[in-house]
Amino acid sequence: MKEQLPITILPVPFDWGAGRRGAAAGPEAVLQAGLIRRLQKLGCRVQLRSDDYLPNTDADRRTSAKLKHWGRVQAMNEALALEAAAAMRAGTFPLAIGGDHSLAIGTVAAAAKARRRLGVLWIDAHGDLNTPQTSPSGNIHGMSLAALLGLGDPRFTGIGGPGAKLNPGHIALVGARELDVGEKELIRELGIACFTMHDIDRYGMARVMENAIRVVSEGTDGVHLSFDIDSVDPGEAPGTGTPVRGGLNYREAHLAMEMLHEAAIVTSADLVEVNPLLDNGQRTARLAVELAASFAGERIL
Ligand code: B3U
Ligand code: MN
Ligand code: MN
Repeated sequence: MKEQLPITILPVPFDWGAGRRGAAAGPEAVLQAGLIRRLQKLGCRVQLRSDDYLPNTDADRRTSAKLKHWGRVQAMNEALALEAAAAMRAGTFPLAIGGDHSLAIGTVAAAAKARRRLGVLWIDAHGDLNTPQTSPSGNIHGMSLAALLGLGDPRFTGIGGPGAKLNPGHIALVGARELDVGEKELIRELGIACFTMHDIDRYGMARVMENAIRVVSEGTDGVHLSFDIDSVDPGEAPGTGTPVRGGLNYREAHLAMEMLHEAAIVTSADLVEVNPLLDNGQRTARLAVELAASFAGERIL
């Protein structure tokens, strides 16, 4: 974290952006695994926002094949963007706990308003760079980063105001191992820094994170961390909707969080895609808490 600001936890019990249900129970599971006490032990001031800022979208059936459940996803993000903006205005660090990764459309849009030139570090097995045209699934959680770049449907590129919220040169992806054709093209076309699992194998997590930190911090005035738990290997993090083999190991994930703490650049964050329905007991929820603690400054010695 950039400064030791009080943390506002924004629970986002929402999973209509994903292809399978269950991530809506993520916030409860992560809180149950002791997130708040662990952060308080490190000296953080923590406030838990209730989730009553979210609209009830039960009756919203607006959907289409290329943008599944778009009505609900849009309504959630509009509300979350306002709530994240309020947390920042109050001088706190917003930490959104998901929920599926579509929620980053709202949190990053809010962060980009507060910080003129926002860097984004996207730690994920996936690129989340699809548009409704390139998406193989129609699931909006696979489109969030593209929407923030102003690509895709105006219902989502328009959250928090029209147009691109980010400069592609200020984005770094870490942990990618499953990219769709259109996503690969976009990464090349826009010159987005993408540190894949191949790079991590080859150069090591420390070197990859040094480079990623440089990309998101140079020429920016704030950094948003969007951490998808499916970046971690399914052996450590089975409780997630789209597991992909060959992910970050336990120590690599912690090292990334420890290096981010040391770099003191991050000004807002998401922790998403914990799905307790698919978990092995509390394994993944507990891992999420541990990683949040490393990010907040917990050290071995
Ligand atoms: N790229 C695929 C799969 C996917 C993306 N994000 C997640 N899964 N979690 C898609 O559907 O866009
Ligand atoms: Mn994701
Ligand atoms: Mn993912």
